[in-house]
Amino acid sequence: MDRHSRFTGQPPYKRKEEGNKESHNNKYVRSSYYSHVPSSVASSHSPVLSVRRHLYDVDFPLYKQPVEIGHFSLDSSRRFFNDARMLRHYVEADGCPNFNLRDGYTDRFIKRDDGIKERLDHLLRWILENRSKLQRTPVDGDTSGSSCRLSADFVTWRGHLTKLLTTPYETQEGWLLAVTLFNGTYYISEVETEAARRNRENRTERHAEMMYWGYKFEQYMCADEPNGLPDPSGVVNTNEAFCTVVQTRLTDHSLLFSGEVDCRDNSSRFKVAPGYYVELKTSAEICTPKQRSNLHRYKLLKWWAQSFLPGVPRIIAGFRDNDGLVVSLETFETAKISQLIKHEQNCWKPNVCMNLCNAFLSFVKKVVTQDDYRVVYLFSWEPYKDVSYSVHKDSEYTFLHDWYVREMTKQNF
Ligand code: 0WD
Ligand code: CA
Repeated sequence: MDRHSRFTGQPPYKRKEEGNKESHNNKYVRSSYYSHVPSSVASSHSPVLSVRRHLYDVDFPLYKQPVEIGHFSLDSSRRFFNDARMLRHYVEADGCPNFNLRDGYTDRFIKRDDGIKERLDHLLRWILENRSKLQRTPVDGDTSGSSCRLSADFVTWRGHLTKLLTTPYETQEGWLLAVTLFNGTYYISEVETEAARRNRENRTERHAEMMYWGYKFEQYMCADEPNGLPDPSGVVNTNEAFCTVVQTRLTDHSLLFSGEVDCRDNSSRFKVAPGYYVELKTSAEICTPKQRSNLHRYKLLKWWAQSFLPGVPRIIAGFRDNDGLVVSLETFETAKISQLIKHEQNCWKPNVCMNLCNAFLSFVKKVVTQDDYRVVYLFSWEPYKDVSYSVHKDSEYTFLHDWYVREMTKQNF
């Protein structure tokens, strides 16, 4: 038996109360085990999912080339538009850039209120406004054809999937993912952890300013019009966003997700989205081999996961000094990042990231059985622990709105 078929046949789930013993012995539990698990309650019998790296170090799973099925924009007041009005255009910097990322922080910066939790709202709005165009399939057992479901198994933000991909290597921050099964589709929406809230509320002034640097860099690199020029004298407003909506498949999980895109490159050899999209990043300048190694081991994992998921082929990094001056630019091709990191010892592996994500989605399908928009299965993970879950009805975690449910259950939408 090859390693791949062993993996797909016997996912690394285990019973919570047997967690320690099982993880030491490295045993897999047969998938048929699930027929005996009470899945509607969180109890000591709840299964958990191990995220240990070695379990996922098998062949890279099937991941279909993502296809853009739509996009939307959020304007300076965070208003939704079902179009590409906020998509910006990449402008190649000539020579050595001399960008001052500190410029405008105190007087030309409008910061989005990140205490307001938007959950999946914008994406749900996009689905509603485009539902006549979305492929639908009859709900199982419905022969009248009146009840249809989205053709996607999972609906979520790209950023949530990025967190799943990086989980096997994450040692600092845990996550909480709320999952609701509605009309045959699993909706995944993040819940801020207590630790993340504390970090957000207690950011140092230096950290807050450095977060601005990433947005300022975008302003130096992008124009509002296809043949325009960047305008660094303008205001940076982080309410503004352009988001792509893509459809793809990870083994037997069809995915519909959205992610924010920084800009498009009109001179790209790719003539359709997401091929012409570019992701912009900033990072501390690299002066020593150790710093380069750290970039590969930690940052490139996050950059790769984020851009690989929606099929964004190019990442352009601005390296800045401690005073926020960009000293160099470097392009990373998403598809070549795995080669770039190969010589690093004990480095992250793309196959591990994707196999863990795949296993988590399979785990969700096993655990989440009640098709009810008022029920949330809250999946929780902390570094060095297993993924576990609890179930909540009509709680603060419910995130699918009445307006969405009403419209989506209307006949012949
Ligand atoms: O309210 C919330 N809790 C969430 C809001 C959770 C998840 C997403 N969102 C919003 C984001 O603000 C964004 O408009 O959804 C949109 C797309 O999210 P995504 O693409 O899935 O998120 P991710 O891949 O984590 O981030 C992409 C970019 C970031 O680029 P960098 O280069 O820094 O990774 O979206 C921006 C940011 O430019 N972004 C945010 N901007 C302001 N506030 C935030 C935020 N909290 N999160 C991501
Ligand atoms: Ca970016």
